[in-house]
Amino acid sequence: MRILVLGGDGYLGWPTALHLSDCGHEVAVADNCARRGYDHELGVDSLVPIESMQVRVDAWREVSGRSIEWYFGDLVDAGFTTEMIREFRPDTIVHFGEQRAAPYSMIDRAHAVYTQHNNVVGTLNVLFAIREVDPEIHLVKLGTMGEYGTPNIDIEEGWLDVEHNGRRDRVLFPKKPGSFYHLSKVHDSHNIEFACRVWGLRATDLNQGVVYGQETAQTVRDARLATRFDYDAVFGTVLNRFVIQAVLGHPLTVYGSGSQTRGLIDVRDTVECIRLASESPAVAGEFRVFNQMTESLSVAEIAKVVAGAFEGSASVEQLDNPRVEQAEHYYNVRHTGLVELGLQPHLLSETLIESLFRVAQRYRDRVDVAAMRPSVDWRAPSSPVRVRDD
Ligand code: NAD
Ligand code: USQ
Repeated sequence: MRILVLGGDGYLGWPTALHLSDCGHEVAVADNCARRGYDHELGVDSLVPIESMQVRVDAWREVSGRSIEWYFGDLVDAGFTTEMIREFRPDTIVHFGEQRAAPYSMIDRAHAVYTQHNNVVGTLNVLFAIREVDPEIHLVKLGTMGEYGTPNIDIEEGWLDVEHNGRRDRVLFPKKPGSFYHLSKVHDSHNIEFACRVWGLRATDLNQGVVYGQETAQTVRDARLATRFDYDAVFGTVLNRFVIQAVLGHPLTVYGSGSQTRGLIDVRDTVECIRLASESPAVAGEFRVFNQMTESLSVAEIAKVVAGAFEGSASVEQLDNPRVEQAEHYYNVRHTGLVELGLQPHLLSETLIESLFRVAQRYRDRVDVAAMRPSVDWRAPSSPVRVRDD
């Protein structure tokens, strides 16, 4: 297959591109490197050093003998997006290319507006380009489990059969997201479902849980192929943050009581889920949704897993929760679709997260300790994070 990976310079897009290329697909990546710009803006950097996109694709050619095409451009630019799709003519477009940090979207008005404009307009441009260039193209779009929030009913895979006043219908599962970022994903889901229903496009929306891990079978083949490892309070995800905190001898920063529960997934499973979804496309007109997570844990349980696997001692510090989220809640998620396609999950109970400790240990001197403390307050109209505007 010809597969175009949007957001291919990011934490997940890059290892996905490598995995798909390694599996024999013809792969191109596109990115505007906005993510590297957020690092500059916030004065932080990936824990693991990453190479430029040009060095990455050259290294992959050297290591594997396979080439990956590279497009630099902004999805918000409709002309760029359409022409790139016309030129590469993919069978599948995998769309990771959005601003993905909830805290970033909650810094202030400007960051909320940027996030929703970037994500919603970029996705709309992709939908219009697919319709114009070739409506047969399968869109595999990264959504998020946080679209659903924490409802007091079982979470289904995107759709819900309801009976109301004696009548039945199948409706999109109700959404209760927890940030302006998560809301952008809800808006995307609605726009994509509409495009499938009205134009007959085919799409798979992958509502992914919180990702952890940093190495995949391909990224370890050469240091130049490494993907990013974010640990700061804006872009770092919870398990990866706890790992570096443990290594530095800092307490694990559990927000609130830690009883809030989230779906989780290993980065190695992420890349495999994308392959599975791409190789078994949705049918024309179908808006297919999978919940891309493999297990549910509360934040306190995640801290326990990390502390338990760490060879030294790791303590927990309960901080006032800077976010507005339910503490005690029901959480039961259906996530069978990808397993039915063949996913064999790596679960935390069976996986060694020691390799993550090793990575964190190796680069511990690169940590900016000040960037670890949560700085964005959901309740405040604007948060005093270190923002550079140059
Ligand atoms: P990331 O920020 O590392 O990567 C996203 C990439 O998209 C970046 O390289 C960025 O430069 C690029 N991008 C952003 N806006 C763009 C635009 N307008 N045009 C072109 N490129 C653009 O994020 P990630 O962690 O790799 O996440 C990838 C996707 O997966 C996101 O859509 C995110 O919402 C979703 N997701 C991530 C996680 C997680 O835990 N990391 C969990 C669930 C879902
Ligand atoms: N948390 C802590 N301590 C920390 C960091 C986070 O207790 O130091 C808590 C948060 O309060 C939250 C949970 O851990 O309850 C998850 O936070 P996170 O920062 O790991 O993840 P989140 O903000 O939800 O966002 C991440 C990705 C996002 C993706 C989402 C999947 O950045 O792109 O969409 O995970 S999900 O959460 O399923 O929506």
